Amino acid sequence: MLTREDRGWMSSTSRSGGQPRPGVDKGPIHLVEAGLPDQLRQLGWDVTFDGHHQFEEISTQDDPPIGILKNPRQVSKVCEAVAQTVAGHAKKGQLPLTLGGDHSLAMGTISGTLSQYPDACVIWIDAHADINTAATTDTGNIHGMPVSFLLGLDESIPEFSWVKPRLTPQRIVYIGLRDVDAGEKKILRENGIKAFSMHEVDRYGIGKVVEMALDHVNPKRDLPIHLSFDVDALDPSVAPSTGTPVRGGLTFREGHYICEAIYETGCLVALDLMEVNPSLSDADAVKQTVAVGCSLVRSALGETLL
Ligand code: 4U7
Ligand code: MN
Ligand code: MN
Ligand code: MN
Repeated sequence: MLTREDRGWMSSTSRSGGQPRPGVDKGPIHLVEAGLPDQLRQLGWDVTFDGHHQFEEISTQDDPPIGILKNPRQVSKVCEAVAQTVAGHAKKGQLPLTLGGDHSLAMGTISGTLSQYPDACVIWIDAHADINTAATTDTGNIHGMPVSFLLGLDESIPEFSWVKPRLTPQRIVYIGLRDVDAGEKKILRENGIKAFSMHEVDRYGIGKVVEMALDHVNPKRDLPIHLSFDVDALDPSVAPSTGTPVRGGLTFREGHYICEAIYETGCLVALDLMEVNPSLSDADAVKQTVAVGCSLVRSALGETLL
């Protein structure tokens, strides 16, 4: 097992092309300015912050929709660069933390993780399943599609052919779902993908749900884990500043419990915190959401209550 000291790394990626609302690219700046790098250093991590990645904008004129998919070339290009960066850090034994930005970025982060840890499993915390294909998406927003690309369910778009289908349906599990499109439900069913919706969280409690989720993707607790956390998994009363809020979400403690329990496995190799959008609400709501984002990351990286 690697020690803490040689595993710290942090990348923050600003991009918003995977969804229509401006401002989600400013999420990382707020999280960093709130002091997240130093908070992680205090937990014993050697944090190298490699700055806010900025990407050359492809003008909308040069990036017309493919079908109804919006900004496809821009999203693809950014994710490909993120995949390489994450892979490079993982290769050095560092734990890449990627702050988003919209959740289409997970196409990049998880591709990067799987290139170095082919047997890694993915724990996806979200109100949404993000598993639409070009054929099923109603919105054309690519942040609702990354999982289908990672699984190789949609090979119809040449722009995304760099995404190797390295993820298998048994190696991903969801927690927190409550807004899943009809086409996505069909995909989940047909591929036998395990998901714990808010219904299961209510029924079993979060402790049992996390245990069942880990039993499914990581029964012996010996596989590397990539945790991809969309803040909209939390209830909007807890994390209001996000682009696609859905009521009835995880409480503050349920969100943190997930992070703590995954840290306790000792298997975490990569972490995403996505969809913080500081421009969608008043200053207090932004402050609250950013503070929650920072504390979720600290929990996933070893902060304990006692
Ligand atoms: B997020 C949606 F239609 N399913 O595809 C879609 F409801 O990364 C939402 O989880 C996607 O925030 C939400 O656009 C993507 C919609
Ligand atoms: Mn998401
Ligand atoms: Mn979501
Ligand atoms: Mn969202």
